[in-house]
Amino acid sequence: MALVPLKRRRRAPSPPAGPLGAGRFPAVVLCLVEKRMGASRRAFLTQLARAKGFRVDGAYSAAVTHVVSEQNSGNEVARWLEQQREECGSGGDPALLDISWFTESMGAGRPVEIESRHRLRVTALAPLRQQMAPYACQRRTPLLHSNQPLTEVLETLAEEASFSGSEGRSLAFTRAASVLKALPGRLSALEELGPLPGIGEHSRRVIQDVLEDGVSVEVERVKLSERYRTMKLFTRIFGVGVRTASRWYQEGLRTLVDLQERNTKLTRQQQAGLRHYEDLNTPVERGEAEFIGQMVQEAVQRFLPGASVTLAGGFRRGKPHGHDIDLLLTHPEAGREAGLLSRVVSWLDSQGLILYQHSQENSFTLHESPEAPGGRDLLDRFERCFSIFRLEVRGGPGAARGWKAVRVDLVVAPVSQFPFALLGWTGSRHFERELRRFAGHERKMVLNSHTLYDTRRNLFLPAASEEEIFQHLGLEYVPPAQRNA
Ligand code: 8DG
Ligand code: CA
Ligand code: CA
Repeated sequence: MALVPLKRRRRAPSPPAGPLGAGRFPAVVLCLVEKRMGASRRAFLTQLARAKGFRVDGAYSAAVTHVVSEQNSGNEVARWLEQQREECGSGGDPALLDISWFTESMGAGRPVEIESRHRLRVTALAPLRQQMAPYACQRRTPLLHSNQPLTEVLETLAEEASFSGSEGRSLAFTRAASVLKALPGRLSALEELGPLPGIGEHSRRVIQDVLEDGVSVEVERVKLSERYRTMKLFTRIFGVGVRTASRWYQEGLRTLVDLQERNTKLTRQQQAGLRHYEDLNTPVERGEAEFIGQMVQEAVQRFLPGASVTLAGGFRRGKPHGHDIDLLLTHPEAGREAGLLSRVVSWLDSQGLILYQHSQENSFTLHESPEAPGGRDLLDRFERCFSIFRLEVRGGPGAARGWKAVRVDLVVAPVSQFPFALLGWTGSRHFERELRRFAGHERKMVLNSHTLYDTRRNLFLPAASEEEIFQHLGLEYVPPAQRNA
């Protein structure tokens, strides 16, 4: 049976509340849950019980001692109870009972003693909901979690939606996946989720399919579709985004060979991406990232002693491998970092270590008003270099030729902006998006990889560490390993 969230169900009129205080058994006040029982059966059972001298209330209140339901799980009734308590603004701690208790009591003509077989089993829901704050930046999201099969299907749908240009839909699936990543344990039934934030109707349907059947037919269909497969193939080329991939698809291109044979016009970046397609789609190992970090560090020391190189991105969050290496450069004295990147890159290039690079100058000025968060809010304006390194390897892919192509992002941040750059470049992308959304909606602040700006007080909030940025935002500090949202 399809599960419809409680609040969307039309409420049937409640049976009239019985006269308060009435009943032969003053210690017992019943309330019957309508869900699955249905309005007419509920009215019938209410009448029956009242005829036998029971007090049955039509609506929940703190006076209710026995909640009776039929064919609902303990967690569903616990959720119902929570909602009732919110609606009537009062507590109460009634027993949650199966219909068997009611039937036996009617048979006996008095409330029978509650045995454990009458009680509905409720698994720990409250802690789960308490931990599930609405923004991903308020939660702790470890790298390894218990709901991988579910997050995988949701992320496939998120990807598919972004391939179709539906950013809103994509975000909805990403949000749902992110909530599941933060759950303390494996989800075994949809109702355990209750009204958790960020999980929409469509995501729930897909989750239920996977929980019940092990697969989602919808997702399997997406994965087999020609469009999805082609979009995936093309967007994996360095320098190819959804728009370009989509245009090529519409032009009838389907394979990498098609791109070559039809002389498709490619940018220099895309040509490099295509040339090194296989290598760049082979995961970069942590050891390789650390080795390249060391290499860059040595080059940096040649030109600016005292400058530092920090490994950011997924590796800083504890990922064992990644699609590229994100390195942040800075120097403790403001201004000394200017001009560093071009010298470092030229030197690495002269050593035959660079297969491709394109650099961008710093275009950030502190005095302009910060941009409100928008679709492109993850992009920043640091001096940077998008590159492909030539990494010597002995084993693994590329072993035969002795080297492997690896994508490296080099970013230079002035020391005053370094904590913001580090926070921005550590990710995950969803964590960053949520951090910026939280800053804007909840604090009226604008956060980016350069600064934090308080629009109420019209001032920039400086920070010497990531911890201070969280403090300014009134957020509990989330260490990098817990930012895998
Ligand atoms: P992976 O490489 O392991 O697959 O994952 P990742 O390390 O989490 O992803 P990434 O695509 O390398 O991005 C790392 C972070 O860098 C991500 O949170 C977004 C952030 N970032 C900025 N500014 C910019 C920018 O201008 N361009 C890009 N591509 N990423 C940016 O803060
Ligand atoms: Ca990365
Ligand atoms: Ca990157």
